[in-house]
Amino acid sequence: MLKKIFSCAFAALAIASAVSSQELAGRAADAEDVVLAIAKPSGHNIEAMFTFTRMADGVGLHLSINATGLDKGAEYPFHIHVDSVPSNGNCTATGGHLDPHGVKAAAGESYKCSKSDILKTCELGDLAGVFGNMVGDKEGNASGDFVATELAFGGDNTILDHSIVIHNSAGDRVACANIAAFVLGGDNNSDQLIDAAGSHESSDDSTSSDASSIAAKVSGLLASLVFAAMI
Ligand SMILES: *[C@@H]1O[C@H](CO)[C@@H](O)[C@H](O)[C@H]1NC(C)=O
Ligand SMILES: *[C@@H]1O[C@H](CO)[C@@H](O)[C@H](O)[C@H]1NC(C)=O
Ligand SMILES: *[C@@H]1O[C@H](CO)[C@@H](O)[C@H](O)[C@H]1NC(C)=O
Ligand SMILES: *[C@@H]1O[C@H](CO)[C@@H](O)[C@H](O)[C@H]1NC(C)=O
Ligand SMILES: [Cu+2]
Repeated sequence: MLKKIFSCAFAALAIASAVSSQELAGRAADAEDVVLAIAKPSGHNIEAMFTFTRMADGVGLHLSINATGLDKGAEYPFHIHVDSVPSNGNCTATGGHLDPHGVKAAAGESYKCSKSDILKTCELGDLAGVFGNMVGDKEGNASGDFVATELAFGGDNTILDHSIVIHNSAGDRVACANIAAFVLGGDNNSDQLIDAAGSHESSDDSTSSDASSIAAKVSGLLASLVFAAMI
């Protein structure tokens, strides 16, 4: 019995050390490896940060938003758009709202996102429809924490490989950024997060350091992910 426990523990250790950061990055398409995702929309003096982490119960994602540079009292709708932001930063090139279940196509002109029936009435990417528009406070900031029960890292409802777009009240796309996924990695293979896209252009060093500091705050989550990577 004891022997069995020891050999199990040993095997688990061996597997854990065998999972290198390169392998984790290479497996980034496996949504279960993604620890968090960050988008930092900017444009028209706006600097915002959207951070998505898993809910502890495994259902949906927690979304934390902050923004500066907004007009005082002004409303800003925000969405997940289907396409990536090209390297020239053109927010208009991000296509329409993420809507994998065709809610908008079915509703047509009568589309109206209702919080009481999100799945049937809201495009998956219609975050403002579900949570309300961002509103600039007296210093031009906005922030919020939300539980997005329909969103996921992977599967039909994945937010990965899409973008965040912030509109002004006239509907113009004033700020945008790609959603960058982060997986466990680094030399210690436990307390660092690396851009799942590896060398891709999508995220910068400041996003990576944001990811690491957020990871430190959710270290319990990281511990459970290390365990998941071992089995
Ligand atoms: C937004 O939140 C992140 C993470 O907590 C923080 O690093 C950043 O400074 C904040 N930005 C603004 C504009 O408040
Ligand atoms: C931005 O993208 C839109 C849509 O693809 C395109 O029509 C427009 O010409 C682009 N603008 C620039 C400056 O690239
Ligand atoms: C608004 O954002 C700025 C820049 O991040 C920050 O210095 C300031 O403290 C914020 N104000 C409030 C009331 O949060
Ligand atoms: C590994 O972790 C130790 C202790 O937390 C830290 O001092 C060291 O800088 C880390 N090394 C790397 C490469 O992150
Ligand atoms: Cu939009």
